[in-house]
Amino acid sequence: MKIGIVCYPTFGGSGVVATELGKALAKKGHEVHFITYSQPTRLDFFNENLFYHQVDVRTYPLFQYPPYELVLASKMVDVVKYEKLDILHVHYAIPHASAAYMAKQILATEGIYVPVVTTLHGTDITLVGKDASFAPVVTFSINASDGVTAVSQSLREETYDYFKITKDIRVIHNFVDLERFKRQRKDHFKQAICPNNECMIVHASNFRRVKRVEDVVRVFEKVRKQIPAKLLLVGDGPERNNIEKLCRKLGICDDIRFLGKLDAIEEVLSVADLFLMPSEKESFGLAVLEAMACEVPVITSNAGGLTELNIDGETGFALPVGDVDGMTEKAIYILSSSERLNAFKKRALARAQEFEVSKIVPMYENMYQEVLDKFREIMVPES
Ligand code: GMT
Repeated sequence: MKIGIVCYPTFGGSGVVATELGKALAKKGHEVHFITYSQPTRLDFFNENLFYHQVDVRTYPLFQYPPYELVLASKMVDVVKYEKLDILHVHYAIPHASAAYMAKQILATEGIYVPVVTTLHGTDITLVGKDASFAPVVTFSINASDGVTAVSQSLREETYDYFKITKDIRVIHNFVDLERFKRQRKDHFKQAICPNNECMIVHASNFRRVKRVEDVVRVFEKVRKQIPAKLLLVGDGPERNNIEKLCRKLGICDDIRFLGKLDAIEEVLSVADLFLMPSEKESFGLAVLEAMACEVPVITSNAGGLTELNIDGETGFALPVGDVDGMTEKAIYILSSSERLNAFKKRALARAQEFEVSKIVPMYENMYQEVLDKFREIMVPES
C-alpha cells in the first residue's frame, strides 16, 4: 500500500506513535510518505520505503496567523496526486483531520479518490477538542473520516460521550518496539547517579499541567524520607520552572536531576526501579508502556486509559488523581523488598509484551484494507 501519514513531528506521544507506525509499515514493504512541518523526531532511520514531505508555511504581512491548515491541505493534495497514495492516515483531529477532509474534496474534483483514517490520541479530544472554538470542526472531521481509531477504550467512550459521533471508533492501543525498549546493562550510569545504591525513580513527559509533575516531586519527597532514592525527570515543557521552584522549596534539589528532552530514554529506563505518571488525563500513556517494556514497575493515576495498561497490584498501582499519599505508600511497598520489586518488574515486562509492535501494526493494516475495500465499493459501484 502507499500510505500518507500526517502527524505532529514533535516528542509528543501522537507523533511518536505515528512515526513508529510508519517505520514499521515501511519495514513490512508498504510505501510510507510522512507529511509534516518538520522531520519527525523519531524518523531517524533510512528505509527505501520511507519518504518525507515538508509542509512549508510562508507568512505574509496580511496574515496575523499563517493558515497552516490550508498549506497542509495543499501539500496533501500534491503528495496524494503525484505519489499516487492509496490512503491518508492522519494523527490528531485538529487540524489534521479537517485538513485531510479539504484535501479529499479538492482531489475528488479532479477524479482522484483517497480515503482518510483518523487516529484520536487524547488531548485532541479531552482538552483541545472540547474547547467550544474547536468542537464543531472536531465533530465534523471525525464523522467525515472513512475510518476512525482511538488509542484506548476510555478515549473512545469519552469521544462518544462528548461529541455527536456517527462513525464507529475502533480501539487500537499504543505499541512498543521491544528491540529498542528493553533493559540494557547500564551499570556505569546507575553508579554515577546512585553511588550509594539508592533507588532510581523516573518520570518522563512534556511537563504540561495535565501531567501533574508536582505530584511526582511530592511523592518522591515522601518516599526518600523512608527509602534512599534519586529522581530523574526526563522531558521539558511549560511547568518546568514551577517544578524547579518546588524542588528548591522542599530542599531536595540534590536528589533530583532534570535530563531534558532525552532521545535515548531507554537507557535511563534500563536502570530505573520505579516510573511515576500521576496524570490528570492520559488517554493511554505511551511513556508508561515504554517503562514497563524496560522492566520498570509503574505507579500511575487511574485517569483515562492508564488502567487498560497498568494492572493495579500486578504491574504497579493505579490510584486516584492527586492521591499523593496513596502513591507514596505504594511506591514504598514496591521498593522496600527486592523480591517484591523483581516480581513487579517481571509482570510489567510480561504486560508490555502484549503491546509489541508486531501485534498492533497488523490492526492498522487491517483497518486500512477494510476502509479501502469499502471506499472502492462506494466510489466504483459494480455495474
Ligand atoms: O502526552 C502528551 O501530552 C502528548 C500527547 C500527544 O497528543 O501527542 O499524547 C497523547 O497521545 C499518546 C499516543 O497515543 C498517548 O499515549 C498519551 O496518553 C496521550 N496524552 C494524553 O492523553 C494526555
